[in-house]
Amino acid sequence: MRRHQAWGAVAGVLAVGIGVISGELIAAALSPSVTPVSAVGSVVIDVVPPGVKDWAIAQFGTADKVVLLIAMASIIALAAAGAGALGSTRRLAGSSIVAVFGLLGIAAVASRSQSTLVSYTAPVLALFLAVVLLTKLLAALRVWGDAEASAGPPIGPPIEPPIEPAREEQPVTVAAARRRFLQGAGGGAIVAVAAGAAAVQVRSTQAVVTGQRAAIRLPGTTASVPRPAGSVIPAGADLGVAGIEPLVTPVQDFYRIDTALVVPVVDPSTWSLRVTGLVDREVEMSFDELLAQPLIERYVTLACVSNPVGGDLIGNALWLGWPIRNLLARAGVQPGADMVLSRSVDGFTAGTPLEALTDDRDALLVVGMNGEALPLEHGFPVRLVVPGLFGFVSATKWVTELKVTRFADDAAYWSTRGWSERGPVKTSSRVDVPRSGASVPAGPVTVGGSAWAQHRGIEGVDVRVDGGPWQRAELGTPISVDTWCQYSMQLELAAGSHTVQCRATDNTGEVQSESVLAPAPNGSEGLSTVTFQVTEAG
Ligand SMILES: Nc1nc2c(c(=O)[nH]1)N[C@H]1C(S)=C(S)[C@@H](COP(=O)(O)O)O[C@H]1N2
Ligand SMILES: [Mo]
Repeated sequence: MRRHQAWGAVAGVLAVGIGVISGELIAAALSPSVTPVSAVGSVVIDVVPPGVKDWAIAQFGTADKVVLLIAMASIIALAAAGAGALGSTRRLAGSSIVAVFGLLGIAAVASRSQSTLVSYTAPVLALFLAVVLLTKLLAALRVWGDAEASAGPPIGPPIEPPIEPAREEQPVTVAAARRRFLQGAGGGAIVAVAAGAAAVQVRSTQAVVTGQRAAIRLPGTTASVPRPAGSVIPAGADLGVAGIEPLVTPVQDFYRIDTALVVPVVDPSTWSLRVTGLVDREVEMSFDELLAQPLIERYVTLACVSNPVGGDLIGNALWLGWPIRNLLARAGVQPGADMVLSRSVDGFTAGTPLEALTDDRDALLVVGMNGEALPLEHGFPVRLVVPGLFGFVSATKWVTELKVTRFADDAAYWSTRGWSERGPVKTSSRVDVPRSGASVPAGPVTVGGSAWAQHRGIEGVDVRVDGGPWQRAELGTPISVDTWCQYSMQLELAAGSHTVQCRATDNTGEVQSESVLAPAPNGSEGLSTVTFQVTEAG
């Protein structure tokens, strides 16, 4: 029995170890800024009293983080061993203890401000894996124990065999049962060591780059005072409607779309951007050289071509960067070129019309987002942002090459996969409040949302109720033609079900299309429509 408890402890350590390691690997791929272990570590750092923190730093210096990780690993291993030992005799005890620890990990991830929904994938899968492995190993252990027990001398008189003996399963021999368990445990140990080595490798590279990112001091802009339009939020831009999407999207809420299964981790000290193709001279620029250029800041609303009508694959941020036209001018674009194929470290490419990068719009080589260095997920260290174009033809993250070329000669990633070659953003708008399916009390009802037509600008937004006439809404002061603006309207509505729709008009006079189109190949069309209930007061 004793021996089986010891093996149970081994099973616990293996199952939980593989779970934790897999969690780190999954998070490294999907959400490197918040991994379960880093989240738990951060929580510990946050809750430890300052006195203890000072003591730890005095004791261990810069190794304090390593000491913290070793301490965490020891506590987790002890708890896992305990869970396995208990589980070897009490069926649900082991999984329950593991589940409690798993839930603490999930809670730690939830407590981090950088967490997105994707960040939960790792702790949830880690918990699932640990519980499944532990259950399997303990089941094998139990079979071994039972085999040993029944192999002992038979007690009592031999039982008369029934007339027609039920086909009984051949009882496993002790040797076979032991082999089954030890094979499972041995296999687990090999997986744990291999995955652990991979996790340490991946996470330490990530930690280096995350550290480099944290150490970056973004240069200020060379902006004059007062700051130029497009880099400040004018009075009246924010209509203050409750429940409406904020005018500037916080970094952690900014949608993320890319083809990268694993978030690329790019070392800024070795990063460089090359300009190649139809140029007078190839140009190469390092990250430090880029930071030394006169940088500007601009609010630009970035939208994904896959955004459905009323969807949220759109966000507005303050981007810090250097105009791409300056870099292209250094290289000297040759006649005949009409496209720039930007390439990412992971092979993704976007084909941007040359003129969108050289005209007076501020297409940027971006290094900063809302005042911080680009997050890894949004293209650290450098990405492109081009006002007026969908992301798939312009917003290359982790960019390393700009090839000046022709649409006739080169095709970008999505253009060879059923999406169009060009991707101007379509004039569009969305109802944010009331929410679909909401119940609102009778009295004045506020309808509000956002409208966008990047680089053309929004002239006005109309709202209609229950298919009635279009009425002009109040429009927030636009930050610039490159950003969305807010709109709102007060309505008096009778009790019952109502439907509101909105429709944007851009500064060229183009009105948002009412006919319904799917996102492929060049962006969705149709009207954002919300149905809600007005309830009788009192
Ligand atoms: N390297 C790379 N850059 C990319 C993509 C990609 O798949 N890989 N997707 C593009 C698409 S389709 C969009 S909509 C934007 C999204 O940028 P975000 O994730 O920062 O919101 O990035 C663009 N840049
Ligand atoms: Mo996109």
